[in-house]
Amino acid sequence: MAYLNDPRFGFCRDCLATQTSEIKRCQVCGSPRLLRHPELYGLSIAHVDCDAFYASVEKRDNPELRNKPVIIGGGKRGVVSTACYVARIHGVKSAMPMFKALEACPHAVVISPDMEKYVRVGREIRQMMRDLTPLVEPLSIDEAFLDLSGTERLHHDPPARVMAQFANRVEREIGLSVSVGISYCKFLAKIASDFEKPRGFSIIGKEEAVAFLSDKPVTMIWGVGKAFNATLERDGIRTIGQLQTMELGALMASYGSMGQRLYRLSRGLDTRRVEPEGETKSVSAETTFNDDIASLDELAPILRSLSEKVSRRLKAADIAGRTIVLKLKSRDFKLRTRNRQLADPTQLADRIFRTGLSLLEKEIDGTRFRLLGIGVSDLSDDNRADPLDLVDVQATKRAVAETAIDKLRGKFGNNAVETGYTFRRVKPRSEISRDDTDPGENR
Ligand code: DCP
Ligand code: MG
Repeated sequence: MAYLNDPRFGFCRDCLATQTSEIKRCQVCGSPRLLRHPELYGLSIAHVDCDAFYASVEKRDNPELRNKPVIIGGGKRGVVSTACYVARIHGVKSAMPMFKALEACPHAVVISPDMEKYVRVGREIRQMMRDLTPLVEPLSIDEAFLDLSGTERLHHDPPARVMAQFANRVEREIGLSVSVGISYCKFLAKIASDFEKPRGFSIIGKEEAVAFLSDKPVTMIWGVGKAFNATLERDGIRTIGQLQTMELGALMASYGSMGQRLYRLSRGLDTRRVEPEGETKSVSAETTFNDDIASLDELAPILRSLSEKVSRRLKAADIAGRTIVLKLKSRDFKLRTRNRQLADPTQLADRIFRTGLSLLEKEIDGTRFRLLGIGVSDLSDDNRADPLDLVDVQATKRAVAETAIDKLRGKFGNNAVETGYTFRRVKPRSEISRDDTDPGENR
């Protein structure tokens, strides 16, 4: 049947039926959500972004909220994390102070965020993406790029149809709606997913890219934030179309490497690849204090418990690291990081702690710190880790002791054995803790 892959006719996003003519509603199910585009079957980079993510999860879990304006936020920051589309009609936006949001929409239901739940749902959706292609690059909790090139043989369907089915599956199985953008590059796929929100599905082809971009504001270009936009505005540049008329040399002379990006992206030239989630590059733990701390006596026990946390996670993942990284943030938010490379990779809390402590000692100069962190990078699998130290007999003894402690903790829980250092930590402060498994530099 010749019309099957004829992009003029397209298909229905609801029942996937191929259309045989250019009518407005699906010939099979009557849905108006038809997709047509001259390049419909030739584009394979997709960007997916969930609609009003946190708010939609809460509405899903409490149907009474369905038609009510819902705002997620509050807590210490006192700002809106997100608002559902009903609340947005009243002018509520992300990052708005909560009191302003409630002025705009006094009847809104305010819910404080349940991050654990959102992370869980985000992972479920990501897993569904990985069912389609291994080339999934998450950008945040609710959005990711997918590269579906070459998957047509596997799915027996071109990427646009695969993505329409994906959006339907997320609605059916997770109970949330997403918006999808499809193009030939990341830059335009991301713009497309934002185009028709919520429940959107937009396509930007190669042929139309330059014309499509020409009347758009420069802030649509990845990397043009508030400050850079002000610079461009000062130079009289507001639209991407203006950049399209400028030479590469002139843009680079004015804006350095950013000039090259402006030149390329304004013309729809973007060869960045979809990079699947990288291997873990480091494992770390850090904590922010309520009251700043200057003394080693107070910092050391905290460092010890952070080291134990990192060590537990390394052991659980069967990995070890060779570089120990200490992180400190002073009262005035100045960041200090200090590294030391070990002779062999380690996963032992004792080695991480002692190395961190020797780095920390050098930083004690009266400065009051608001944050302390310790991490391990340069990771490898654990079979080369922590060889017995023939020179330092004490280190070997401590390693053997730590293995024994691990066994006890495995049996009786993490608090079964206190080391001298954690034991000394008499007055637990109220702290904000953060664990990081850094997926690499690209994110
Ligand atoms: N988020 C936040 N603070 C912000 C922006 C976002 O806490 N300033 C959180 C809440 C959002 C989630 O991240 O639900 C995803 O961010 P998005 O920018 O994708 O916003 P939404 O998914 O909420 O809405 P949209 O439909 O516009 O994508
Ligand atoms: Mg979103």
